[in-house]
Amino acid sequence: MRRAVCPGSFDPITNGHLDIIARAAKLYDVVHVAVMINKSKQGLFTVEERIALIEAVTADFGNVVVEAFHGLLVDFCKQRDIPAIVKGLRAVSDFDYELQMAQMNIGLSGVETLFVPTNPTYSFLSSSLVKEVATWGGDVSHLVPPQVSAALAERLAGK
Ligand code: COD
Repeated sequence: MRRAVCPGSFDPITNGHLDIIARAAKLYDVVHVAVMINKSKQGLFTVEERIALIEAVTADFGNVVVEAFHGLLVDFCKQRDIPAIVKGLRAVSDFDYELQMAQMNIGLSGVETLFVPTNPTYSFLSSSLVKEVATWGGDVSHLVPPQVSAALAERLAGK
């Protein structure tokens, strides 16, 4: 069974994340989507809400498992026998930090990181930008799946 992990905060999942997960799901038998629990940072959505949204938008793939994690990503990988981390690269600005993490992770545990170039349609896209635009009433329906668009509208109503 070939396994990979797509890690992130996913607060909330965007079409950019979904594109990377969909492409990983074509290459691997099972893709684990690992949602980081960050106790020091309050998200717009709880980890449980993020997981429910990711499960809803990846249900059709048939080989995606969504889980929360805290601590080191390489420990998550070791516990599940996952040899590869799949990450999307948006721009040169992503590269420096991603390279550091990839080198640290392989040094810690031998887990490889594979970079997938972002779909150019989504190269500017991040959860933070989506939240900012949605907070001020901008249309994000082309940037996130419909379930996420609805959840954003509900969460931000009256704010
Ligand atoms: N196009 C393509 N890919 C995208 C896009 C886009 N538009 N947007 C996001 N992505 C991909 C990127 O690969 C990104 O890394 C990933 O999705 C997740 O993005 P976010 O913003 O949801 O999540 P981050 O950046 O907050 O997540 C950081 C991690 C949780 C992956 C990282 O902090 C981590 O691995 N933490 C665990 C602790 C650990 O092991 N630390 C040591 C690391 S050496």
